[in-house]
Amino acid sequence: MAARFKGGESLPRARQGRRKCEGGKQMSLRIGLIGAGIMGADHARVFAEEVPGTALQVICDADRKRARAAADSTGALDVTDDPLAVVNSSKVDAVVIAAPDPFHAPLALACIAAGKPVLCEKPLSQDVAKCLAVLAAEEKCGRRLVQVGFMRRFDPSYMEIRSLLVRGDLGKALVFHCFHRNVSPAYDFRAEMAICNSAPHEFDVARWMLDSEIRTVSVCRPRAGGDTAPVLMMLETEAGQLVNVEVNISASYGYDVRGELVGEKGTAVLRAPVHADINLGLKQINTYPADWRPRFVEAYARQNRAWVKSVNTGNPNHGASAWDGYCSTAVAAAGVEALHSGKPAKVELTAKPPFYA
Ligand code: ISE
Repeated sequence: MAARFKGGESLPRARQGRRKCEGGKQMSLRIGLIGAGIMGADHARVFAEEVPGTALQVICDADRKRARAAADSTGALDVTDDPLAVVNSSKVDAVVIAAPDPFHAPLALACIAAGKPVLCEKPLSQDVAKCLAVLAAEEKCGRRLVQVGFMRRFDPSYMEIRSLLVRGDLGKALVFHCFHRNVSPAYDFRAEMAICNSAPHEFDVARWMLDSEIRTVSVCRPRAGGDTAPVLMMLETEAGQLVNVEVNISASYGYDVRGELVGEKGTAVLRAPVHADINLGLKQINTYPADWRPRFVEAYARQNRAWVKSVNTGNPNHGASAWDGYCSTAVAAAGVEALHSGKPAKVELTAKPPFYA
């Protein structure tokens, strides 16, 4: 059982900075993965294929058959249907949470209580109060243990555009156009889910790209579209920039995420990782993926490698903290308010604790 920290006390050597070595060689980081659905199974694949220096110690899912299938295809050592057994296992050094959204915050709290670094799939929670509870627990523990899986920060194209901004090549950022299109709803997706589950990617990547908090959200939808009609949002940042976001969960033609950053001196357009143009039957063809995993395959690999490196060294990467997870959920809450009121909603944020400076 990992030591329990009352906050503030120093963590045992093994939990601070560089992890223990054996005979001068860094020991593999033993990963406990919770959730073997679409994202969990893909994280298992990413760790098995793309992240050296890690061992999939155990895969957990309420459906043991699903956990076993993911373990068999990735060489994970064990399976269970008990998430807390994963968190508290002495054979698990770090945890990946890829369970359904409502379990993200409770399991992140359990990881903090166990002193275990955790990569938590987005959103941290769809509930602002539950995000604040994670912030309070992490601050009390005295160590930044939580990274939230906003992997677009590690996508080469988003990174390229942000470096253009940081270098000043585009001048001041003015507008960020974002389009986020899924082929069809994964499950009971309504407008609220598009805002609280899908759009947090745009909320987070816009905050990161523009280096400014989001101050207000306006929402509208085409009356022609019915229940799964696209959700259009206009975000205004504290720095006075505008971010327009289209989230369309029933685009039908393909999984398609687009973006264009408009600066004073020029623009930069997001490019999907297309590796070949197909010429066939008097046509040139580009294909769209069926979902986000192929589109962000490089982003997930880079994110997970960066997370493992941070766990091993104690040095943070540019991934999203629990504070970032809270901020994107606060924006989503304002988005749902604006959806229902038909008026712009202000994003209410608590003061940023120095712990997250
Ligand atoms: C899903 O949870 C993701 O994170 C995908 O990146 C996003 O495109 C999809 O809409 C979400 O449901």
